[in-house]
Amino acid sequence: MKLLNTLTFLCALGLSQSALADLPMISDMKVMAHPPGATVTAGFLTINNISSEQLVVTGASSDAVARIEMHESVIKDDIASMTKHEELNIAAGQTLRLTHGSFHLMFMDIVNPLMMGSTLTVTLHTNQGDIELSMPVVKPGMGTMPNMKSGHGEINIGAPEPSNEH
Ligand SMILES: [Cu+2]
Repeated sequence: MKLLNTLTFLCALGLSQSALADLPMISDMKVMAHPPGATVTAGFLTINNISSEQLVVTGASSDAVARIEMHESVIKDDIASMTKHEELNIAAGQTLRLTHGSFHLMFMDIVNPLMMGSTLTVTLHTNQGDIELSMPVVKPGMGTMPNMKSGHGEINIGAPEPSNEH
């Protein structure tokens, strides 16, 4: 009987909490410091959907960066490229790791350099509400961005070559 009471209690608790929507737990946040002159860099974090409902991350924004996209690094036929996602879906109770060589936030059109050791305030937009993040800007470690040259280069993202054709 005691177990049953406990279960009943937990169920009741679960029901009452669903109205408040448990915001996802965010950890392992970091933004890669970028070389001088570069206007793009990547950011990583782990999103744990502790709610009982599907979490949909619909984007991110920051006052310090013109544009933040959600990318996924993919390697097909030995060629690294990035796919842009409009949404990241995380099932109830699941965790999505945004990490090197996989999903990441792409900070684009950086106006003021993101200084190593500083903190970038980013707002993560989700179907469960906005989440304010304080992401530390860190030095990219050796070999931590294997796809940087081919996947994150400005070649893909920067302005196209000047052309006379219109
Ligand atoms: Cu990217």
